[in-house]
Order: sequence, then structure tokens, then C-alpha cells
Amino acid sequence: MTAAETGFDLTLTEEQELAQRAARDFATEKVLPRAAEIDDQGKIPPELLREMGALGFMGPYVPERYGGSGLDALSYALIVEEINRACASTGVVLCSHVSLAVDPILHHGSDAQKEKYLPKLARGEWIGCFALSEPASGSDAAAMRTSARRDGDSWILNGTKNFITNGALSNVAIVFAQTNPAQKRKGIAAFIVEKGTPGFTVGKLEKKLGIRGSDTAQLIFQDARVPAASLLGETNEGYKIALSTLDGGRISIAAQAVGIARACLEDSLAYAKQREAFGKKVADFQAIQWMLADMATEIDAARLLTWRAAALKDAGEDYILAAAEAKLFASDVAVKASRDCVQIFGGYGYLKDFPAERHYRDAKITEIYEGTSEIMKLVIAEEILKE
Ligand code: COS
Repeated sequence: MTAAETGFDLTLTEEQELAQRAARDFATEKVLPRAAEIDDQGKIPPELLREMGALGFMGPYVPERYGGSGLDALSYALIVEEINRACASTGVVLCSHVSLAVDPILHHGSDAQKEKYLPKLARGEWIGCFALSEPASGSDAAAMRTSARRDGDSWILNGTKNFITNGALSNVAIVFAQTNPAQKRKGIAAFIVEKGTPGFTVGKLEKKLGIRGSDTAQLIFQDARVPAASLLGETNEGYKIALSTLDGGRISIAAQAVGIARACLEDSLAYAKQREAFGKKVADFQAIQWMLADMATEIDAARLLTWRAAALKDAGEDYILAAAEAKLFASDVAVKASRDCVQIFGGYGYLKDFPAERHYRDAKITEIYEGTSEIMKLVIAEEILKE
């Protein structure tokens, strides 16, 4: 049966294939050879991010008139998979920048905000971050304590944001704050806050299990005064902006998980085909073959869920359920694949000289950030129960 007969077509367009190929070539030639060093030194060479900007990866679905590549969400997922296959630290800088900073400005920004920020962000000249979580609120985002008080033609921000990916690297942050605690969720507003705003400083940098090349910072606001024009959307829309932004972010984390899982499979295949035990290649043992077969099957399934969520986003349809399912499943696949990858490498899997232990450390975060697996199940259950 042809794709036309079934109405089910998984063929990528020429444009999507081109984006995938460009990202794969860049990731293989420029990122992969430096992935161990990035992890070890806890730093991504700035020229890598500049090159990603020049290649159009930092604003993949931003319209060309705002300096973006004018691609679709599926192309972005393809790019994310390729970069993360090489290096999850570099991958998360990309995901947070595009999904959590560029995206809310693109979808909720005024014309003036789009003109001001999108070209710099889309070209990678500026990096962005998303400041929602706080020391005492993560999954329960509405419990935030950061406050915003109107003062003449400004807003005054006070509070601390935690776990902010790209927090130190960013030139601009999307900051969520409570403007009216009595209104709870409906009192939350979003602001575009530039680095250099007096009263806005970067606090502690976290030491992490994985994705060590990306920075995870605390952001501190002490009477930070931002102009009224920094408000993103309406004063009562911040919570919905945060949740809808995270829906898109979850597609990118699903794609990141697919990329990490693919790294596990490809590295395991290469190792199993050359390592010998008991007089034959490790790949000849059924115990190893079953692990590889599970990995390959689950990666394909995770990728299909991810592509479906991205395709729904591109079609302008509701993708809350699809994004949560993709993230839940793909992150689980990545964690399992990384565990089996270490197992296939055996003792060498435990050493820093080989990539398996890095994949193992990097994979875990995909089950936590941008909504834990438990929150994904909550979202999925709510979506299927309401039908
Ligand atoms: N997009 C837009 N609006 C949404 C939405 C979404 N995905 N999900 C819910 N909303 C709206 C609802 O429609 C509702 O609006 P009204 O009050 O006008 O009816 C409002 O938001 C509250 O909805 P709901 O009561 O369902 O949400 P909760 O506050 O109970 O929160 C969870 C639900 C827990 C799922 C949500 O807070 C969440 O996703 N938390 C995880 C946050 C997270 O990912 N943190 C990590 C930070 S980034 S690393």
C-alpha cells in the first residue's frame, strides 16, 4: 500500500531532509569530537554556538523576516536529535534557547518585542533562557514567590529563580512573577528581562550529574526595575504562557532523548562488533543482540511519537497530549538505552575514556526537566479523561 492510499506518510520533505543532513554533518564533524571535553570542562566552546547560529539552528522555525530559518517544528525536532546524538550539553543549550525563550516571544510577543529580540536570538548572537522554577516551586509552578510590582512606567521584580538552563550564558531571560498573589495562577505575568538590568544578577552555578557543559544557574532579582514594555502578553497570562511554552519544550526534550538513545545504540553497535569474548564478537551473543534489538525498536517508537507531536504543532492542532506522551516515553527509552549501553561496554562502560558513562549521566535529566515523568502522566491522564 502506498502512503497516499493509507493517508499515513512518514516521508520527510526535501526541506526537512536538508535540515536533518546539515545538522548531522555539523554534529558529526564539529560537536561529537568535542563532546567528552565539553562534559569534562563544563563549558561549550562559544564558536560552536556561533556556528549553530550561522547555520540557522538557533531560530529554526522563526520566520525569515525575523532572521530565522522559516522551517517547521518537525525540522527543529530533527536538528535537536542530531545535535543531542553528538552532545546532550550542546543539545540542551539549543533546546532551552529555542523552545523556552525564542518560542514565547514568537507566540506572545508584541511586534516591537519580536523586532527587538527575535533577529538577535534567531541568529544566535544572543542566547535566551526561561526562568520559571524557584527554590520551593518546580512541578507546582503556580506556587512561585517571585513578585512583580508596578511602579509608574516600570515593574519591580524581586525573588530567586532556580535550575535555570543557560542562566549564566543568556543575554535575555523570560521571567515569570506573581503580580497579584490573591489571584494565584491568574496573577502570574511573564517578562522579558535583559542581562545588565540593575538588580538582576546570576547566583550560584549548579554542579550536576550530567549535561555538564550547559550552565544551570540561580537568577536573583533584587528590586530589578524593568520597563513596562518588557511585559510579555497580558498581566494575567503568564501561567498559560509558561504551560503552553513547556508543551513545545517537551517535544524538544523528547527529541533530545531520542538523540541520546541513538548515541547509546550507535556506540553500542560499534563496540559490540569489535570487542571479543569467548573467541567471538560480543555482537554474536544473543544476550547482547536482545539489548540492541530492544534499543532499536524503542528508539523508533520514541521518534515516531516525537514526530507526531511536532507534526500536530505544525498543523496548528492541539498537541498537549502528544507532547507529554512523547516526552514520557522517549525519556524512559533514553534512560534504559543508556543503562544497556554501559552494560554492553562492560567495565569500559564505567570509564570516562568511553562515551557510555556520559550517556548514562546525560539521559537521566530528560525524565526530570520541563515536567517530570510523573507530571507527564498527570497531563496525559487529564487529557484522556476529559474526552
Ligand atoms: N497550555 C495552556 N494553558 C494551560 C495548559 C497548557 N498546556 N494546561 C493548563 N492550562 C490552563 C488551563 O486551561 C487553566 O486555565 P483556566 O484557569 O482559564 O481554566 C489553567 O491553565 C490551570 O490549569 P490546570 O488547573 O489544569 O493546571 P494546574 O495549575 O493544576 O497545573 C500541571 C497542572 C501540574 C500539569 C502544571 O502545573 C505543570 O505542567 N507543571 C509542571 C511544570 C514544569 O514543567 N516545571 C518544570 C519547569 S521548566 S524546567
